[in-house]
Amino acid sequence: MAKSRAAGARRTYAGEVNSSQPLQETADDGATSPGRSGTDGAARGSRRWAAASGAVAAGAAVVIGELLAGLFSPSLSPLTAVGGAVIDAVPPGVKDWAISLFGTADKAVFVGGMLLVIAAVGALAGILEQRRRFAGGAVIAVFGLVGLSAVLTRAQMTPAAAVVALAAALSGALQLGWLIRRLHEGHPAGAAGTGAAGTAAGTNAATAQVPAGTAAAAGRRTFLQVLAASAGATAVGGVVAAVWRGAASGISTAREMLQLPAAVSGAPAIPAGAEVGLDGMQPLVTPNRDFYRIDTALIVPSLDPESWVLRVTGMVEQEIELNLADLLAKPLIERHVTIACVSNEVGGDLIGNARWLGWPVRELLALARPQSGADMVLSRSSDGWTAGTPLEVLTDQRDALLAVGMNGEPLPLEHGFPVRLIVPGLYGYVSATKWLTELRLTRFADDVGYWTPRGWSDRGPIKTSSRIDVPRTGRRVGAGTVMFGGVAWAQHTGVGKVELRVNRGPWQAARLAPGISLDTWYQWQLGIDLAPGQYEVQVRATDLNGEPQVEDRRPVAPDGATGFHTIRVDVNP
Ligand SMILES: Nc1nc2c(c(=O)[nH]1)N[C@H]1C(S)=C(S)[C@@H](COP(=O)(O)O)O[C@H]1N2
Ligand SMILES: [Mo]
Repeated sequence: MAKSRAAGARRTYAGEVNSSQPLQETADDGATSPGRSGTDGAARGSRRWAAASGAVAAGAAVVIGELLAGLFSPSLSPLTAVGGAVIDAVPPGVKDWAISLFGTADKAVFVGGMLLVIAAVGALAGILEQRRRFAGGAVIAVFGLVGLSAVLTRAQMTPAAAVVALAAALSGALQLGWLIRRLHEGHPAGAAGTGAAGTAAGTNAATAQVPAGTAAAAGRRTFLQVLAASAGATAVGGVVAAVWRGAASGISTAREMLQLPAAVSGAPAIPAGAEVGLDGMQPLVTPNRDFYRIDTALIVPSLDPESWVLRVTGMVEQEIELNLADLLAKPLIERHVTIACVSNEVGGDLIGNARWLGWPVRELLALARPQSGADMVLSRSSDGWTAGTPLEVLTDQRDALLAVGMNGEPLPLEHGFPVRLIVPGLYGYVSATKWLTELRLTRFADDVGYWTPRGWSDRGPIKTSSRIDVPRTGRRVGAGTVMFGGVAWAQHTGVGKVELRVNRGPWQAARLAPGISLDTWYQWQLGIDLAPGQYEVQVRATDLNGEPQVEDRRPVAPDGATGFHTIRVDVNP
């Protein structure tokens, strides 16, 4: 079959024919000029180059994925997603074995191994692409689909992550096809029987008599230059991606590797009927990927869990330093807590409910023994952001947590990995410090949190509020019984009742679903008979102390919006 390649050897390109080119090839890979007994050697040599092309194309695909992730968010990294899926799929025993074998280098070894596998698949794709056009591209596409499914099964993954994975795979397949076409031009001996022959044949029939070796040598130089340029660009891109994202991907891997201990006190079971299940309502427990994100961080801080320490400083009898291993060794508890942003407008969605795993802050503070006179804990994050929380709130019996887990997994990077504060009953800006590094005991008279000098109150208890989620405002509905549904919250006090009123008429009690705890939101629903027409519907909650939600409309600054969520409903005839 090697002999038949002579036909392929005659293919030339108008733009590449140059009589000043030497007739003999000068490459040193064992390939010789066509027509000699070295055809098999040439085939082998070109196969090596095909493999190299594949590895470069696969590497470029990874780099493009990482660069796109660097542009948007480290959690979009396909490499990290695939690695996480692999780690999840590996039995715990093997994971422990790998960690004990590689020690602290386990993450680097793991990522290095993944890159080797990707390069090997790329090489295989290169060889296949050389034999049959699109075959290698198909391999990369399949590999990309495997990566995509890994991406889609990761809890943190959004549609944007799928776009990144697809773009990476597509660019890899395209680059592979392009490199292999260049290879065929330089290695005509290797091109026989491939679809690529068709692309080249007849490009310029008039030059068909030019000695094959000349065109091949020129083509080969072009190929080598193109391959070297691609490899160089990939390497530069890889360095840029690595520098750009800093340690983020390593931290993502470290996060994936982190095994959270079980809680000594699990979250109370969600009562039957807590989720009313109306179409269009949000889930009672917010998935991590849908959880609102608010912070001042332009680039998500990436803290290495291995070197993370929390310092308890200031007005304490005993300063404390706690690393993550220390923290994970404490008796952790798990609780559902609904946190909210002070910037949440009435009816807004800057609120979410998650199951948090952590150690009660009061137990840490008890070890530090705050001095008398201290009335504030100024918590600080790695990027310098601060929140001032009343000391009493962190030492009473509520479940204020040094949280490490969110809905059964380590905190997502965007939500404060490795450790954040979660304090039931307070807006996030005075309590929910992410990427936590310091708790400083101080006094409200001496210190302020980040937002206080910027027009926000120094105290931020969450205001009792409620929201109508179904039907959406402005929605047309059929006449008859219209089902309304939504949420209400009065963190740490609990919701006592929820009522609706139509066109400012009398308040009607909604059916309040059982809450998970006083620290979470509650769902509610109510069917109201409505004749055709246009209506204004309002909701209000009353807490378990009998305090109704404030009716006065006030803006979010300085300490949280008030007023009733009000929607329009158009009832069709
Ligand atoms: N380090 C840091 N932590 C922070 C913030 C911030 O800007 N930086 N914002 C706070 C605010 S205003 C809110 S509402 C909550 C939001 O937490 P989430 O993004 O996990 O929903 O985080 C709090 N923790
Ligand atoms: Mo906030």
